Amino acid sequence: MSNLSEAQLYVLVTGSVANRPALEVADMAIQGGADAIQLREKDLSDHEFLDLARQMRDRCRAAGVLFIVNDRVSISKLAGADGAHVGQDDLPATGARKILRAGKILGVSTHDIDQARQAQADGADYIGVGPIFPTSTKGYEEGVGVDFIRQVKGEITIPFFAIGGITLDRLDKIIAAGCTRVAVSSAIIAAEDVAAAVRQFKDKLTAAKG
Ligand code: TZP
Ligand code: MG
Repeated sequence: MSNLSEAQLYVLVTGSVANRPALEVADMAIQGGADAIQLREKDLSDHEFLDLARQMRDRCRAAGVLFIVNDRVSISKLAGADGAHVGQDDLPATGARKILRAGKILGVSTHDIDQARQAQADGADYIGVGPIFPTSTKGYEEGVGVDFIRQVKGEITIPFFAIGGITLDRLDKIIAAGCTRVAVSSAIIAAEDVAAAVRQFKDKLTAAKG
């Protein structure tokens, strides 16, 4: 059973990035050994999103994989997900926390050390740290660089996942900066063999953790 403190590979699932149905991608990511899956769909209606979230929750639950809903905190609750993830332009973390049931996981995206400090102070269970590298998945033409990881590692005590443009090749730079938890979308979900891509990331991360 995966839990947040042990999670190293967090896969963000978006059907349009994958060129496959989101549920199929989630199944493949689970098969490959993902520790956590986030449903990140920007263009679905709430109704469609809820329906998809429930199906993905069932698959993740059966496999012991954490299931987190991006942006839509109330849908996370309705779908019985393990938690929700909010960005800087979404509900504030303190508000999201009030909506979620006790014990659920709250994640917050952070782009600089002040945001990371604030998210921790607001009670986030984990933070996303990035975009470390440029990524078209979210339209970032520049990354903030691996020094952000070093800053966070130096003072933030909750788990953090490096995110943004992380590929298998770039993973070495993340690990060298002292981080063995990553959140990845395109490099995994757009791969021909999603499960194999997950395995390759997991192998590197588990070896680095020791
Ligand atoms: N937040 C910061 S970068 C990013 C998000 C959601 C996109 C991650 O996707 P990819 O394809 O791994 O760069
Ligand atoms: Mg968001």
